[in-house]
Amino acid sequence: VRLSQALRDAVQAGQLRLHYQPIVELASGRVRKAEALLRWEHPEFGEVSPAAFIPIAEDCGSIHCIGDWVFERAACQAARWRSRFGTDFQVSINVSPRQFQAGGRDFGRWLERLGELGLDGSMLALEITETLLMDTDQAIADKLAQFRAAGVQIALDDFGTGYSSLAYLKEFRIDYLKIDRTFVRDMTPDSKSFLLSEAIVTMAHRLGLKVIAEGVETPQQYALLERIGCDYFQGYLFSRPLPEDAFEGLLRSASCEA
Ligand code: G
Ligand code: G
Ligand code: MN
Ligand code: NA
Repeated sequence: VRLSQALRDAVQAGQLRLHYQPIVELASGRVRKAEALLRWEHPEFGEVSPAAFIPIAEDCGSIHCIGDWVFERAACQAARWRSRFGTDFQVSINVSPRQFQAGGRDFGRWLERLGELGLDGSMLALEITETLLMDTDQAIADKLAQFRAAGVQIALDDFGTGYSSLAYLKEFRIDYLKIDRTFVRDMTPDSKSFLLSEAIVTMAHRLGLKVIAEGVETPQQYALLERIGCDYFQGYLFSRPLPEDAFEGLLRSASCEA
Protein backbone atom coordinates (compact mmCIF):
# COMPACT_ATOMS: atom_id res chain seq x y z
CA VAL A 1 0.00 0.00 0.00
CA ARG A 2 2.78 2.41 0.87
CA LEU A 3 4.57 1.35 -2.28
CA SER A 4 1.60 2.02 -4.51
CA GLN A 5 1.15 5.47 -2.97
CA ALA A 6 4.85 6.22 -3.46
CA LEU A 7 4.61 4.94 -7.01
CA ARG A 8 1.84 7.41 -7.79
CA ASP A 9 4.17 10.22 -6.77
CA ALA A 10 7.29 8.82 -8.43
CA VAL A 11 6.75 10.48 -11.81
CA GLN A 12 6.00 13.90 -10.29
CA ALA A 13 8.91 13.60 -7.88
CA GLY A 14 11.31 12.82 -10.73
CA GLN A 15 12.39 9.51 -9.23
CA LEU A 16 12.17 7.53 -12.46
CA ARG A 17 15.08 7.03 -14.83
CA LEU A 18 15.53 5.15 -18.05
CA HIS A 19 18.59 3.04 -18.64
CA TYR A 20 19.48 1.85 -22.11
CA GLN A 21 20.91 -1.50 -23.04
CA PRO A 22 22.72 -1.68 -26.39
CA ILE A 23 21.40 -4.12 -28.98
CA VAL A 24 24.19 -5.17 -31.34
CA GLU A 25 23.89 -6.43 -34.89
CA LEU A 26 25.90 -9.63 -35.15
CA ALA A 27 26.85 -9.19 -38.80
CA SER A 28 28.43 -5.75 -38.34
CA GLY A 29 29.21 -5.69 -34.62
CA ARG A 30 27.51 -2.29 -34.43
CA VAL A 31 25.07 -0.94 -31.88
CA ARG A 32 21.86 -0.49 -33.88
CA LYS A 33 19.25 -0.25 -31.17
CA ALA A 34 18.73 0.21 -27.46
CA GLU A 35 16.16 -1.22 -25.08
CA ALA A 36 14.92 1.35 -22.56
CA LEU A 37 14.61 -0.16 -19.09
CA LEU A 38 12.92 1.65 -16.27
CA ARG A 39 14.63 2.38 -12.96
CA TRP A 40 13.03 3.79 -9.83
CA GLU A 41 15.27 5.43 -7.28
CA HIS A 42 13.23 5.95 -4.16
CA PRO A 43 14.84 8.18 -1.47
CA GLU A 44 13.82 5.76 1.26
CA PHE A 45 13.43 2.32 -0.37
CA GLY A 46 16.49 2.73 -2.61
CA GLU A 47 16.51 1.21 -6.09
CA VAL A 48 13.29 -0.67 -6.71
CA SER A 49 13.35 -3.23 -9.54
CA PRO A 50 10.74 -2.89 -12.29
CA ALA A 51 10.04 -6.59 -11.81
CA ALA A 52 8.74 -5.56 -8.37
CA PHE A 53 6.97 -2.28 -9.11
CA ILE A 54 5.52 -2.76 -12.61
CA PRO A 55 2.97 -5.32 -11.35
CA ILE A 56 1.96 -2.87 -8.60
CA ALA A 57 1.71 -0.03 -11.12
CA GLU A 58 -0.52 -2.26 -13.24
CA ASP A 59 -2.81 -2.97 -10.31
CA CYS A 60 -3.13 0.59 -9.09
CA GLY A 61 -3.42 2.11 -12.58
CA SER A 62 -0.33 4.32 -12.42
CA ILE A 63 1.12 2.21 -15.27
CA HIS A 64 -0.64 4.56 -17.71
CA CYS A 65 1.06 7.62 -16.38
CA ILE A 66 4.40 5.81 -16.03
CA GLY A 67 4.04 4.42 -19.55
CA ASP A 68 3.49 7.92 -20.94
CA TRP A 69 6.58 9.10 -19.10
CA VAL A 70 8.67 6.23 -20.50
CA PHE A 71 7.44 6.95 -24.01
CA GLU A 72 8.14 10.70 -23.78
CA ARG A 73 11.60 10.21 -22.32
CA ALA A 74 12.61 7.50 -24.79
CA ALA A 75 11.24 9.46 -27.76
CA CYS A 76 13.17 12.60 -26.79
CA GLN A 77 16.31 10.54 -26.34
CA ALA A 78 15.79 8.87 -29.71
CA ALA A 79 15.42 12.30 -31.32
CA ARG A 80 18.67 13.43 -29.73
CA TRP A 81 20.61 10.32 -30.75
CA ARG A 82 19.18 10.43 -34.22
CA SER A 83 20.53 13.91 -34.83
CA ARG A 84 23.95 12.88 -33.52
CA PHE A 85 24.37 9.35 -34.71
CA GLY A 86 22.24 8.95 -37.81
CA THR A 87 18.76 8.06 -38.76
CA ASP A 88 18.63 4.29 -38.47
CA PHE A 89 19.03 4.11 -34.71
CA GLN A 90 16.04 2.63 -32.90
CA VAL A 91 14.91 2.73 -29.28
CA SER A 92 12.56 0.06 -27.93
CA ILE A 93 10.30 0.44 -24.92
CA ASN A 94 8.49 -2.24 -22.93
CA VAL A 95 4.74 -1.89 -22.82
CA SER A 96 2.61 -4.04 -20.59
CA PRO A 97 -0.76 -5.45 -21.63
CA ARG A 98 -2.57 -3.16 -19.18
CA GLN A 99 -1.44 -0.16 -21.19
CA PHE A 100 -3.46 -1.43 -24.15
CA GLN A 101 -6.55 -2.44 -22.27
CA ALA A 102 -9.74 -0.54 -21.53
CA GLY A 103 -9.03 2.72 -19.73
CA GLY A 104 -5.60 2.73 -21.39
CA ARG A 105 -4.09 5.39 -23.56
CA ASP A 106 -5.16 6.84 -26.81
CA PHE A 107 -1.91 6.08 -28.56
CA GLY A 108 -2.76 8.62 -31.24
CA ARG A 109 -1.15 11.16 -28.92
CA TRP A 110 2.10 9.16 -28.89
CA LEU A 111 2.13 9.06 -32.67
CA GLU A 112 1.50 12.82 -32.86
CA ARG A 113 4.39 13.36 -30.51
CA LEU A 114 6.73 11.34 -32.74
CA GLY A 115 5.76 13.70 -35.54
CA GLU A 116 6.45 16.76 -33.40
CA LEU A 117 9.90 15.41 -32.61
CA GLY A 118 10.57 14.78 -36.30
CA LEU A 119 10.86 11.05 -35.74
CA ASP A 120 9.88 8.33 -38.16
CA GLY A 121 7.75 5.65 -36.56
CA SER A 122 10.52 3.19 -37.36
CA MET A 123 12.76 4.81 -34.76
CA LEU A 124 10.53 3.31 -32.08
CA ALA A 125 9.86 -0.32 -31.30
CA LEU A 126 7.40 -1.66 -28.76
CA GLU A 127 8.32 -4.75 -26.79
CA ILE A 128 5.15 -6.64 -26.10
CA THR A 129 4.52 -10.07 -24.61
CA GLU A 130 2.22 -12.70 -25.95
CA THR A 131 -0.10 -12.19 -22.99
CA LEU A 132 -1.20 -9.09 -24.89
CA LEU A 133 -1.88 -11.08 -28.06
CA MET A 134 -3.86 -13.70 -26.12
CA ASP A 135 -6.47 -11.06 -25.36
CA THR A 136 -9.13 -11.31 -28.03
CA ASP A 137 -10.32 -7.71 -27.61
CA GLN A 138 -10.44 -6.18 -31.08
CA ALA A 139 -9.40 -2.79 -29.65
CA ILE A 140 -5.96 -4.23 -28.88
CA ALA A 141 -5.47 -5.51 -32.41
CA ASP A 142 -6.59 -2.08 -33.67
CA LYS A 143 -4.07 -0.27 -31.49
CA LEU A 144 -1.26 -2.54 -32.65
CA ALA A 145 -2.31 -1.96 -36.25
CA GLN A 146 -2.32 1.79 -35.62
CA PHE A 147 1.31 1.61 -34.50
CA ARG A 148 2.33 -0.63 -37.38
CA ALA A 149 0.67 1.73 -39.87
CA ALA A 150 2.79 4.56 -38.44
CA GLY A 151 5.94 2.47 -39.00
CA VAL A 152 6.49 1.63 -35.32
CA GLN A 153 8.02 -1.84 -35.08
CA ILE A 154 6.80 -4.60 -32.79
CA ALA A 155 9.04 -7.02 -30.91
CA LEU A 156 7.67 -10.11 -29.20
CA ASP A 157 9.52 -10.25 -25.88
CA ASP A 158 10.38 -13.38 -23.87
CA PHE A 159 9.71 -15.53 -26.93
CA GLY A 160 9.77 -19.24 -26.26
CA THR A 161 8.39 -19.00 -22.75
CA GLY A 162 4.68 -18.87 -21.98
CA TYR A 163 2.41 -20.38 -24.60
CA SER A 164 4.35 -19.30 -27.70
CA SER A 165 1.39 -20.07 -29.87
CA LEU A 166 2.40 -19.88 -33.50
CA ALA A 167 -1.10 -18.60 -34.23
CA TYR A 168 0.02 -15.17 -32.99
CA LEU A 169 2.68 -15.07 -35.68
CA LYS A 170 0.02 -15.88 -38.24
CA GLU A 171 -2.43 -13.32 -36.97
CA PHE A 172 -0.31 -10.30 -36.06
CA ARG A 173 2.41 -8.43 -37.88
CA ILE A 174 5.49 -8.76 -35.72
CA ASP A 175 8.96 -7.50 -36.68
CA TYR A 176 11.24 -9.12 -34.11
CA LEU A 177 11.28 -12.20 -31.94
CA LYS A 178 13.32 -11.83 -28.76
CA ILE A 179 14.67 -15.22 -27.69
CA ASP A 180 14.16 -15.36 -23.95
CA ARG A 181 17.30 -15.27 -21.86
CA THR A 182 16.54 -18.64 -20.25
CA PHE A 183 17.28 -20.25 -23.65
CA VAL A 184 20.50 -18.31 -24.00
CA ARG A 185 21.51 -19.17 -20.44
CA ASP A 186 21.20 -22.92 -21.10
CA MET A 187 22.79 -22.81 -24.53
CA THR A 188 25.53 -25.39 -25.15
CA PRO A 189 26.20 -27.08 -28.52
CA ASP A 190 24.08 -30.14 -27.83
CA SER A 191 21.41 -28.58 -25.64
CA LYS A 192 17.73 -28.44 -26.44
CA SER A 193 17.97 -24.69 -25.89
CA PHE A 194 20.41 -24.44 -28.77
CA LEU A 195 18.30 -26.58 -31.10
CA LEU A 196 15.15 -24.67 -30.21
CA SER A 197 16.91 -21.35 -30.78
CA GLU A 198 18.11 -22.58 -34.15
CA ALA A 199 14.55 -23.57 -35.04
CA ILE A 200 13.25 -20.17 -33.89
CA VAL A 201 15.76 -18.35 -36.11
CA THR A 202 14.95 -20.52 -39.13
CA MET A 203 11.23 -20.07 -38.65
CA ALA A 204 11.55 -16.33 -38.05
CA HIS A 205 13.63 -15.81 -41.18
CA ARG A 206 11.19 -17.80 -43.30
CA LEU A 207 8.47 -15.48 -42.03
CA GLY A 208 10.55 -12.37 -42.69
CA LEU A 209 11.19 -11.56 -39.01
CA LYS A 210 14.48 -10.71 -37.32
CA VAL A 211 15.69 -12.33 -34.13
CA ILE A 212 17.20 -10.67 -31.07
CA ALA A 213 18.84 -12.84 -28.39
CA GLU A 214 18.61 -11.57 -24.82
CA GLY A 215 20.82 -12.16 -21.83
CA VAL A 216 24.01 -13.03 -23.72
CA GLU A 217 26.73 -13.30 -21.10
CA THR A 218 29.50 -15.47 -22.53
CA PRO A 219 31.58 -15.67 -25.75
CA GLN A 220 30.38 -19.28 -26.11
CA GLN A 221 26.74 -18.19 -26.20
CA TYR A 222 27.66 -15.48 -28.68
CA ALA A 223 29.47 -17.97 -30.95
CA LEU A 224 26.47 -20.33 -30.97
CA LEU A 225 24.09 -17.48 -31.82
CA GLU A 226 26.37 -16.42 -34.64
CA ARG A 227 26.41 -19.98 -35.93
CA ILE A 228 22.61 -20.16 -36.19
CA GLY A 229 22.35 -16.78 -37.91
CA CYS A 230 20.74 -14.79 -35.10
CA ASP A 231 20.46 -11.13 -36.19
CA TYR A 232 21.00 -9.12 -32.97
CA PHE A 233 22.06 -9.72 -29.41
CA GLN A 234 22.02 -7.89 -26.10
CA GLY A 235 23.44 -8.85 -22.73
CA TYR A 236 26.12 -8.31 -20.16
CA LEU A 237 28.76 -9.73 -22.55
CA PHE A 238 28.51 -6.47 -24.49
CA SER A 239 27.03 -4.11 -21.91
CA ARG A 240 24.64 -3.78 -19.00
CA PRO A 241 21.80 -1.28 -19.27
CA LEU A 242 23.44 2.16 -18.96
CA PRO A 243 22.36 5.64 -17.85
CA GLU A 244 21.76 8.05 -20.76
CA ASP A 245 25.17 9.72 -20.60
CA ALA A 246 27.11 6.48 -20.42
CA PHE A 247 25.10 5.08 -23.31
CA GLU A 248 25.79 8.16 -25.38
CA GLY A 249 29.50 7.84 -24.59
CA LEU A 250 29.39 4.32 -25.91
CA LEU A 251 27.67 5.44 -29.13
CA ARG A 252 30.19 8.21 -29.56
CA SER A 253 33.21 5.92 -29.22
CA ALA A 254 31.58 3.36 -31.51
CA SER A 255 30.96 5.94 -34.23
CA CYS A 256 34.57 7.17 -34.00
CA GLU A 257 35.81 3.65 -34.63
CA ALA A 258 33.81 3.41 -37.83
O1 G B 1 15.13 -3.93 -16.08
P1 G B 1 15.16 -5.38 -15.65
O2 G B 1 16.25 -4.80 -15.41
O3 G B 1 15.04 -5.60 -14.16
O4 G B 1 13.57 -5.41 -16.01
C1 G B 1 12.72 -6.29 -15.35
C2 G B 1 11.39 -6.39 -16.07
O5 G B 1 10.72 -5.12 -16.07
C3 G B 1 11.49 -6.83 -17.52
O6 G B 1 10.54 -7.84 -17.74
C4 G B 1 11.12 -5.62 -18.30
O7 G B 1 10.43 -5.96 -19.48
C5 G B 1 10.22 -4.84 -17.35
N1 G B 1 10.34 -3.41 -17.64
C6 G B 1 11.46 -2.66 -17.62
N2 G B 1 11.19 -1.40 -17.97
C7 G B 1 9.86 -1.35 -18.24
C8 G B 1 8.97 -0.31 -18.68
O8 G B 1 9.35 0.83 -18.96
N3 G B 1 7.65 -0.62 -18.82
C9 G B 1 7.18 -1.89 -18.57
N4 G B 1 5.88 -2.11 -18.73
N5 G B 1 7.99 -2.90 -18.17
C10 G B 1 9.32 -2.63 -18.01
O1 G C 1 11.62 -9.03 -19.93
P1 G C 1 12.68 -8.18 -20.53
O2 G C 1 13.34 -8.88 -21.68
O3 G C 1 12.26 -6.83 -20.97
O4 G C 1 13.81 -8.05 -19.43
C1 G C 1 15.01 -7.43 -19.62
C2 G C 1 15.77 -7.75 -18.36
O5 G C 1 16.96 -8.50 -18.61
C3 G C 1 16.21 -6.53 -17.59
O6 G C 1 15.99 -6.80 -16.26
C4 G C 1 17.71 -6.49 -17.86
O7 G C 1 18.41 -5.81 -16.82
C5 G C 1 18.04 -7.97 -17.89
N1 G C 1 19.27 -8.33 -18.58
C6 G C 1 19.82 -7.73 -19.64
N2 G C 1 20.96 -8.37 -20.03
C7 G C 1 21.12 -9.40 -19.19
C8 G C 1 22.12 -10.44 -19.09
O8 G C 1 23.06 -10.55 -19.86
N3 G C 1 21.92 -11.35 -18.09
C9 G C 1 20.89 -11.29 -17.23
N4 G C 1 20.81 -12.21 -16.27
N5 G C 1 19.92 -10.33 -17.30
C10 G C 1 20.05 -9.39 -18.27
MN1 MN D 1 12.15 -6.36 -23.02
NA1 NA E 1 12.75 -10.96 -22.09
